[in-house]
Amino acid sequence: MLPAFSLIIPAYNEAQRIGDTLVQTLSYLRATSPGSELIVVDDGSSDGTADVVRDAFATAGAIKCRLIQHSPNRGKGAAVRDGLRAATLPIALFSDADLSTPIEEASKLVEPIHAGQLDVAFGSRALDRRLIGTRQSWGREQGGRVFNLLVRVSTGLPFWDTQCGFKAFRLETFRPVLAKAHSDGFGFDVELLYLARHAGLRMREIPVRWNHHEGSKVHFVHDSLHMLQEVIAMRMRR
Ligand SMILES: Nc1nc2c(ncn2[C@@H]2O[C@H](COP(=O)(O)OP(=O)(O)O)[C@@H](O)[C@H]2O)c(=O)[nH]1
Ligand SMILES: [Mg+2]
Repeated sequence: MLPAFSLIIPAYNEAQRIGDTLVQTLSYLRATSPGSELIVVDDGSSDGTADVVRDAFATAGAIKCRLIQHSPNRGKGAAVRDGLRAATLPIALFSDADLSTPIEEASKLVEPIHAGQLDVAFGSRALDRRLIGTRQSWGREQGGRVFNLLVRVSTGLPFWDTQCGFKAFRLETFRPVLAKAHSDGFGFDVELLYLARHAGLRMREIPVRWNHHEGSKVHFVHDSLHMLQEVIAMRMRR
């Protein structure tokens, strides 16, 4: 059994994938962590994502569910932060809607926080490549490497993968960090980690299983540049 936690799923035009994701997720939570809650943040989707989410929630059983809706689209960072703010349990984990990291990996992040060892536990695809099943295209992998290298150099963060969509937080210590964050787009992961580190929180990058799924909402060039812009803007604010 796993301690109860708040699971947050940001969703932007995920009508195709999120139905299965919620069925799997809810059945996992009922079986291993029944006091948990599920929060989906629909970020101004135009494809009926909210309807699919409501249908899935109808099968939730004892798991408390909540749908937050942004309109119009504000970006993954804004969506994840709103979900984290709405969480009512002591530990919150956010996961991408495509379950690239299988939800069963939640225990790797939630347990060390629950045990009092960490404040921030986040998934990494860089530490143990044996855990990576289906890989991204060569171009995207190299792009990710370059981005992470730039992040290390520009922020001094000693991590190898800041972008994995699977991160967990002890909210008691993390809430003040959340209140200081600004990045609404895909640079938000870097900002949260950076602020957490400067707040002296105990953090660890933890290797998780991961599989590339088709249907990415991230535009490689456009979103990578915007991500870098956000990281630079964050450095300027400091
Ligand atoms: N809130 C929000 N979420 C987004 C946006 N774009 C993507 N996402 C979500 O962010 C997560 C990761 O997106 P995905 O397309 O799987 O990206 P990739 O696999 O990293 O290329 C998914 O849960 C998406 O629904 C956006 O503009 N706003
Ligand atoms: Mg994905």
